[in-house]
Amino acid sequence: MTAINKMLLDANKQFEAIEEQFQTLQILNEDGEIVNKEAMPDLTDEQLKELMTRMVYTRVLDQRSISLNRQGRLGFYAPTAGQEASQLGSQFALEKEDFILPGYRDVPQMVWHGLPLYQAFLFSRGHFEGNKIPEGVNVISPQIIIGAQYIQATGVALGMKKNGAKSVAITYTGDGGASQGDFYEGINFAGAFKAPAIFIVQNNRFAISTPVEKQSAARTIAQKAVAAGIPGIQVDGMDVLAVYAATLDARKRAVNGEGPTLIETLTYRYGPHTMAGDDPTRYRTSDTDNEWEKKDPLVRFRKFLVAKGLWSEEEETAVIERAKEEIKEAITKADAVPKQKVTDLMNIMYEKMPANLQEQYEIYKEKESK
Ligand SMILES: Cc1ncc(C[n+]2csc(CCOP(=O)(O)OP(=O)(O)O)c2C)c(N)n1
Ligand SMILES: [Mg+2]
Repeated sequence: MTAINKMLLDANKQFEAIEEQFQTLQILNEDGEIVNKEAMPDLTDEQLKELMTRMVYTRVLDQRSISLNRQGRLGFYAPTAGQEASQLGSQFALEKEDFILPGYRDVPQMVWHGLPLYQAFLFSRGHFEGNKIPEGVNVISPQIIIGAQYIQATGVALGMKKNGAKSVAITYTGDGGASQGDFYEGINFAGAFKAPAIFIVQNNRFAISTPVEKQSAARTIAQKAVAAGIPGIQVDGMDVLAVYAATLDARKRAVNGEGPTLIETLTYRYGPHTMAGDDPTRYRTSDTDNEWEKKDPLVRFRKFLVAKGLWSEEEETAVIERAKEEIKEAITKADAVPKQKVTDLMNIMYEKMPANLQEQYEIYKEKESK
């Protein structure tokens, strides 16, 4: 028999109980000190340095992408600075066979999972060559429809489970994405079928100009996991060790057949929403910006590594120089790819073209030959 509830609902008590369970996981504080030894992941010195290398490299990639965009040499671009720990700490916990289903801001995870940089640039330009993902690189092209990738990730994860694969599908959305129907459908379905999925919500506090406070009455996004019957955790998204540890833990559970996990990372994007005309000064104060810059993931991790004697200014300069060089090579390679033509798009879309399109195809072919 089910237990009988003799009390009317005490809403405050219920909220208190929920809040207590969704405290923010932090391992490294803003001063670069370990504040949570129990949760400290087991990483070698080389791995710790690799994490820093990737964050520094990605910060440079962001700066260069913004400037290339301003020069008209890139197309669609969503800035990433501030979110490096959320993006790269989670990707670092993956294995090559795991599948990434990114949103438009998640190009760094794709690149570190194996997507050649020049293809990321071609994606930005809207060139289909940017979406021809090489065999063995388990990513799909970034989703523009907010939240849609959550349902797809559940499907990919379920496929892995049915094939007996010991791998996971990981997907990313934002605080705004966590209000979408697709978000709920994805986590609910994955929970019901114990799909090996990891759902990350990068809560950067804004969905374009809408602040997270207006996004939902839920105090945390992590707690939305409860309704889907799956575990959820909120982590300090500016702390690369906390994000890594939470993702690794979620991955372990998933490959053990224990199903999906929802991870909310508390983070911040320093730049505009995208490079298509958004002006964050219209909805954000410089006080808030400054407050978040103090939490910067690179600054705190640098402090931690320097204190351990694992990082120096010379090493950081070398990473920056390498990043600049490789970005230059990648953009040159992207420039060398022939411009896409309408007939190219039609060719890759159909095995056998319908007659009406065949007619248009001939017209375009004629135009393009001139
Ligand atoms: C279904 C859908 N609705 C609206 C949009 C327009 N749109 C693009 S980005 C965005 C905000 C998303 O914010 P969030 O999920 O917090 O991600 P962030 O950009 O902050 O990383 C909106 C509403 C869209 N792309 N798809
Ligand atoms: Mg957001």
